[in-house]
Amino acid sequence: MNSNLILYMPESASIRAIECSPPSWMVQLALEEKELDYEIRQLSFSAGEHRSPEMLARNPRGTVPVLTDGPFAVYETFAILEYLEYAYPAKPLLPETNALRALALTRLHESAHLKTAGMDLFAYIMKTRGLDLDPAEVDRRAAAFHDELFYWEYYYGLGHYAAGSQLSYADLSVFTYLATAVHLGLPLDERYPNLARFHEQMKGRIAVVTTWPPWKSAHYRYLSETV
Ligand SMILES: N[C@@H](CCC(=O)N[C@@H](CS)C(=O)NCC(=O)O)C(=O)O
Repeated sequence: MNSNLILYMPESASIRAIECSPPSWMVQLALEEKELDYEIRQLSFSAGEHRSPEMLARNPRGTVPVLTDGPFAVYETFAILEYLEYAYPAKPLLPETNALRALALTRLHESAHLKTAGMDLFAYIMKTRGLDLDPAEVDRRAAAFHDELFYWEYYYGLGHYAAGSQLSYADLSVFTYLATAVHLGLPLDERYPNLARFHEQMKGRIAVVTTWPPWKSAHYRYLSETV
């Protein structure tokens, strides 16, 4: 066990509407799945604490998540995941065979497309208040997110997880964007049955239950009628 790991991530309440940071959640899920000891330092986004001099010394880009391991600071979410796998190989979150590892790494890095489309959509909702929200703009951004979801709907129809029958980093990545979209009102059942099954399956994992953001049980309706 290790107690040098510190995860810097936003305080949920300081992120309007989204109420979580999907990439930070992804790292927290990895720490939980790997059963590592870690501390969380919550930063107020609205107060700009992620851009304090101390945080900029850890990550000049001022983004979160940031993971420190004693004297080392790692930022960029996928770099953090890769670091964890090298530094803490017990409880692997990448498959052992090269064939499946190739697939898992491809899917993990491919999920960057889901992240780009997701964050573009989520950021618009987060930054635009009430009546200023333009439904056509939400639809335009949601369409790009839906285009991505179609790929993942197909992949989760091929296997239980993104790379076969074993959970890997790719699943943590896809799940955090998917769950955030559901929180914002995206219906999965009819259009994305494989993603709906994956989402439910992930919700039952102890790591997910332990780290679930403090969301109200009723979803928002921002994405309930997007095309
Ligand atoms: N490329 C970064 C991006 C992470 C990211 O988008 N973080 C958001 C929070 S979800 C952030 O820090 N936004 C604050 C900002 O850009 O000022 C990564 O993969 O870690």
